[in-house]
Amino acid sequence: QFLENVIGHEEFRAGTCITKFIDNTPELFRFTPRRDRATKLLRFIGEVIVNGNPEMKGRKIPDTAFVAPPLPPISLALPPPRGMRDELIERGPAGFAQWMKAEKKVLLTDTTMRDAHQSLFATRMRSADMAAIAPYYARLAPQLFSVECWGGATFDVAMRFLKEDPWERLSTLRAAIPNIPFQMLLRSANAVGYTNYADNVVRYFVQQAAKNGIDIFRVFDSLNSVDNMRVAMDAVIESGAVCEAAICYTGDLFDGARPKYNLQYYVKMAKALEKSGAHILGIKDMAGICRPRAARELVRVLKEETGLPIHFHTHDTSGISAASVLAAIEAGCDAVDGALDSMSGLTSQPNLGAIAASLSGSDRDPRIDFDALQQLSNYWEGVRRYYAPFEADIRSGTADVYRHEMPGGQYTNLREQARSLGLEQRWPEVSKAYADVNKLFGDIVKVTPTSKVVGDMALFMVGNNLTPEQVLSPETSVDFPESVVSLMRGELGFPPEGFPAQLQQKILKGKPPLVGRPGASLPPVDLEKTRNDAQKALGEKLSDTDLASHLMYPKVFRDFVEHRKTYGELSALPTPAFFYGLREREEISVDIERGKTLVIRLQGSSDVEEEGIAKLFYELNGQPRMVRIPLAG
Ligand code: 3PY
Ligand code: ZN
Repeated sequence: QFLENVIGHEEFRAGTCITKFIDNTPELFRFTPRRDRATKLLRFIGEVIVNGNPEMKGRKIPDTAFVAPPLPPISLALPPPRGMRDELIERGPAGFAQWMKAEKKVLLTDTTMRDAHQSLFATRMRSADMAAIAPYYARLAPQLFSVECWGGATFDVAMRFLKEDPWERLSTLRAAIPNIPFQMLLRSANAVGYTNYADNVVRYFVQQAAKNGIDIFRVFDSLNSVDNMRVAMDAVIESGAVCEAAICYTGDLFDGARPKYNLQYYVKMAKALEKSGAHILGIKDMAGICRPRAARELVRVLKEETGLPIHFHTHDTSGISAASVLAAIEAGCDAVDGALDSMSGLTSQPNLGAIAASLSGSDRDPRIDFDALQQLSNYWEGVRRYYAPFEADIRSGTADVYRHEMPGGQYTNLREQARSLGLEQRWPEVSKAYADVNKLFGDIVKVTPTSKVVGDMALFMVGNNLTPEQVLSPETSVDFPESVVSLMRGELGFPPEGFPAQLQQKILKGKPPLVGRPGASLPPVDLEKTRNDAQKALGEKLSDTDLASHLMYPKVFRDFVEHRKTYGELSALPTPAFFYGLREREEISVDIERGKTLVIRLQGSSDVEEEGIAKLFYELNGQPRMVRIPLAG
């Protein structure tokens, strides 16, 4: 197989074979049993055809064939031009932040590969769809401030539902886009999970993410606790990456009846973040409730009160968030987030192309290639069709968001959870209960993971027909969800003024809450012992990034590894085949590794045999192959 690998290698075939060839191409020594990989893949596709992808359970499978999304009509022959990442590498994080402030044009982040699909179709976008467009980003949009492509819920969902390694995604994208900074969302002490991790685990995770290609970390805390952000921020700074420390925007700056989240609140937090070493100040309007007037005032004052450049992030759930973005820009905001046109709007970010176009010719003109953005958007438009079954059934913006304040990334997920509990028809009650729970909890910041707890409680109340009065009353016994007990115990930290004492006591049933920052009382994890134990349990070697995955989600990681043992690496499989299988006579090609492509064609299937086995007839690279798939019980 070595010889086969060499002869098949594109560098060898291109005749650029030089003495370093062997040293530079360690993959030649990977003697993967190819037939085995192909068989695993055929089995996976067969399972999907016969029994369905478990992910599709209860969802409507699209009944039309898909057309391949259009790739931009440009050549990839030349290397990518100089881009924003070169600027960052040359200046270093602090110099880059200074440069941002001095720059007149507004800088743009494209969130399509992270927040947009997290918010529009439950984070289901697969790596294959990102990898195909990635080299075009490098050539068409090098002026982007950053591409947000990692972190938040994507880490968990990649392994749990898409059966992909999130680190592979990162390295594939990094290799294809060397010239645009990569940005990730980091939930401070919760890293990319839903619970506080030991400090050394947070540090380890950040180191791995930085080492594997993240340039800018947007760090936030789900209760806006700066104390809880420090470990992650320090780790980012030590790793040499850019630390964008974000304030989560909540409430209404100008609502005198709800003065908790007023200007002083934000200024105080911003100053604390600046003191803690932030390079950039993020305003994270995760629900999309920062009204234009508030955005303008917030940016103006925070720019005055701190020396930091500001990056504004919002969601379009209301339908008018672009007005807030433009107001922030008018007030001097240095960078803003948007999603490419076809992936924008509703619970996603506002439209990046439209923002860019509307500023064209102004003194904040982002000077970005408008046609290029359009071409990228055309591709995403096609990709988005693949994921139709995961889209929430919403057609318009809704002012209701100002009442419930649900983060855009949560909205579709919570609707989905409500659906799975049979509460879909009672969605207006769920959204009202969400607002009620927020009041019961003392008007808190709601963003992952606190938003998940509020959502759990809202579903619990609707499902059990509980009123806020009953929840509070000592007379009504309530079996609170585990996540609510953990929140009240302080496992995610505490809001500055604590939780309402009466409810907290009822929930904790007299047990005392934790004291101080949760990370301070979590013992450090012995990383090498953890690695060894996991290796034994999984029967596989764990790389550094595997270890990071295991530390975040031990069970999800184990299930993912088991799945990979059975079905192999699936990230290169085209999305329609992954979710919906193949139709008769449909043909796909899958690049299983550099220079190795499997051409798979489904010829037909037999009727189910007596023992409940279906037979599928494929052609694999022109050779007939038959696979037997047992029918799921
Ligand atoms: C996440 O934490 O995943 C978010 O997107 C929060 O807004
Ligand atoms: Zn967001």
